[in-house]
Amino acid sequence: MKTVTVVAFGILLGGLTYVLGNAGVNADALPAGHSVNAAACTSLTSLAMPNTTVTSAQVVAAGHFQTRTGAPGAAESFVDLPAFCRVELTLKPSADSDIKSEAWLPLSGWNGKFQMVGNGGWNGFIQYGALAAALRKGYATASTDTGHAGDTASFAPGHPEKLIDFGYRAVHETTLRGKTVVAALYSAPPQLSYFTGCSGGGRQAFMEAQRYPGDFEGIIAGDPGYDRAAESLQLIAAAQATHKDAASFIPKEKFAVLHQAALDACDAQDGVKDGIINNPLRCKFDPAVTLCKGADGPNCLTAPQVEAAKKLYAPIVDPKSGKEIFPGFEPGTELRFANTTGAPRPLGMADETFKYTVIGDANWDFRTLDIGKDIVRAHKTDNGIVSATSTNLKPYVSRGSKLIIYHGWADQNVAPLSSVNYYNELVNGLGKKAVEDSVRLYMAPGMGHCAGGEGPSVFDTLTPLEQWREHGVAPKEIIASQMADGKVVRTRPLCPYPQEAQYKGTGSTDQAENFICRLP
Ligand SMILES: [Ca+2]
Repeated sequence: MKTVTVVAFGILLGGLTYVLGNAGVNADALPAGHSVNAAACTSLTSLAMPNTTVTSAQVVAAGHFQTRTGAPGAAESFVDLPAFCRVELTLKPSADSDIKSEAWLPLSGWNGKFQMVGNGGWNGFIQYGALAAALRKGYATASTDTGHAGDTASFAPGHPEKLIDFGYRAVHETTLRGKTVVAALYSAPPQLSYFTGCSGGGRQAFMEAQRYPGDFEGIIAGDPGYDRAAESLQLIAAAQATHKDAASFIPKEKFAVLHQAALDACDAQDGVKDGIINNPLRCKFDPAVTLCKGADGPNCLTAPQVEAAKKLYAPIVDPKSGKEIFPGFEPGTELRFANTTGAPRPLGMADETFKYTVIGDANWDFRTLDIGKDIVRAHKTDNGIVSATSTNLKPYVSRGSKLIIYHGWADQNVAPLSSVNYYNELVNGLGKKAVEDSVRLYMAPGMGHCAGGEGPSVFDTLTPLEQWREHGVAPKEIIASQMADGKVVRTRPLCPYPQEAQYKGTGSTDQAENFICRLP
């Protein structure tokens, strides 16, 4: 057995001292399966932790977990779960806080590690599906409701401390308590801790890397909506464009027309005509090609619809400074635009952000959005509490910690170019070498928001993260699968940005081995 090298030293950052540890732990040092008994689990009810009450600590027998009726994830099957110790916590880091969190710890076969799982949107639910996925892999794991119930920001007005809980405190505090619970149950702290999340969970992932660089040794950020203020503004501007008046509205069927036109323009550009635009940044697509030649019809867009469509692809720009505030969507995303702009109000996440944290009016008329004025208000009210835009990851990466970002090129909720921009800013700030040693970005062609789409969207980022952090094997390509009726119908490599998957020229274009990752 190799010696565990624990490097512990402190650095002062923003007035907070972080203790850096475990930088030298390698996988050979991870224990081979801890076992604990039921009494050890139930005794956790007497565990004393700051501002925290253990409301329940009980063994859930193998295959016996059930969510409360109507809870998110209630439709999922948990019958394959091993026996675990379920610890329910209430955290009150401020007088107004009421954070519910859970930690799940396997009774046997613990892999020695801790995994915190994230929440999407304004999500105020314990993430049972994600907890189950982590538990199946032998992790001790934790999730939080972020301090409120429901997928809404209606809790925010008049409750600044609750907004802080949602923004960053609930995840951080739950991580600390989760690690303490692990240490108490197994008589050993987790040797490595990881965070996984998508969408709003990607925002939490960025927040952790930026604000609490000592919490995790590895972080996975999927389709990260890290700049919530600007992202919300862009989503509302998109809804404003398609709801300007009745003539501007684009019905779902016409988004299919727009999609076909985008494919006609750019699908073959990457050498493979497969319904996927491999790199939309090279796609010059003008929605005007869909303009009706005469009367309105099912296979063309009217002039007001073309004007609205153009705005969906365009970045939003500060009218005063001319500076880009947030990118627009990419060609290839059209089949999901109806989900983003087809409802009477803007996408829920953005609508909630503006109604309850920026404007403070549940009946706010989003058509009155004023980009120049409202971006100032949005940044002022956000104040770094919910948005996680810092590119100073030096404290995080200097611990040897790793960050894997992935983003669907056909994401209809979080404009995918935002992740490319963030990555490029990291390179500008930290230098190419430091970024390559610690950060990977995978852009997934044809993939929608966190899942689905026209391209392969099923892939595993946790194993590459483990290999990287625990064995020093830097991730290269990640094989993604496209599913239909439960079967794999296509595989493709996802390439570390800025590489792209290129067809070798022979063999099936539905098989990953016939593609190679290389710089375009
Ligand atoms: Ca193609």
